[in-house]
Amino acid sequence: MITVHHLNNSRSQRVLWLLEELEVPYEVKRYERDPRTMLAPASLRAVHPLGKSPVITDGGDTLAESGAIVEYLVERYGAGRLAPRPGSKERPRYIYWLHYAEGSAMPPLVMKLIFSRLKSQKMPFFAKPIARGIADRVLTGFIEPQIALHLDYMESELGKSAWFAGPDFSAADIQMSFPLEAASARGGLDDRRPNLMGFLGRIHARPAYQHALEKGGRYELLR
Ligand SMILES: N[C@@H](CCC(=O)N[C@@H](CS)C(=O)NCC(=O)O)C(=O)O
Repeated sequence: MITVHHLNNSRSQRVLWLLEELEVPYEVKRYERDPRTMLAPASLRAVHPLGKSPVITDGGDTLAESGAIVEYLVERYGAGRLAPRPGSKERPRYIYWLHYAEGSAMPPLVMKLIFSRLKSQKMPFFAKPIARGIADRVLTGFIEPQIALHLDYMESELGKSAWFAGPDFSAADIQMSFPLEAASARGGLDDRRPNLMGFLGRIHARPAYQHALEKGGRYELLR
């Protein structure tokens, strides 16, 4: 039996969704973020040394890193579903988006979260304007333009085909859902980018997505 070690409001929601799409039985072990630090509880380190989510266990094996988990589950349980055939025209795009999600799209979104939070951190009163000034400069000078660059790129790519890897929905779309949901929560993604908003609307309407929400509990991405 597969166990998904699931942290609330996190990337592991995608793993639940993938398993629902594949109709593979699994159990969910839930972990709650510390409300102040937003970090995962120490108990997750007993499953994997980094203590990050998602992590799955399957039989005797433990696997972390969402892209690796998605690839593993599709290969082991997909039976040809949710991935273009190896050697097909769509396959390189599938692999690209599977890796792009965490490798390129997420870093500026994570940086935005960190620098925005820095502004409201407790610190000596004299340090506050300095910290705010630095955070604002990094946000407006680097992070926000980087997010916009990526959003424009994804918007134009989704103008070429209905889904990221081509005409068919694939696990790459599941992996790409998190950066786009994070961008809609805190990265300025809105109706000015209709292809991306349309993508979010279509994935949210999928029954498997809805079932995964019921399994995972509260899912409200950090702002
Ligand atoms: N690139 C990793 C990132 C894992 C990650 O940072 N997970 C976050 C949840 S979205 C986490 O566990 N945060 C809590 C913590 O760092 O303690 C993946 O895709 O699995």
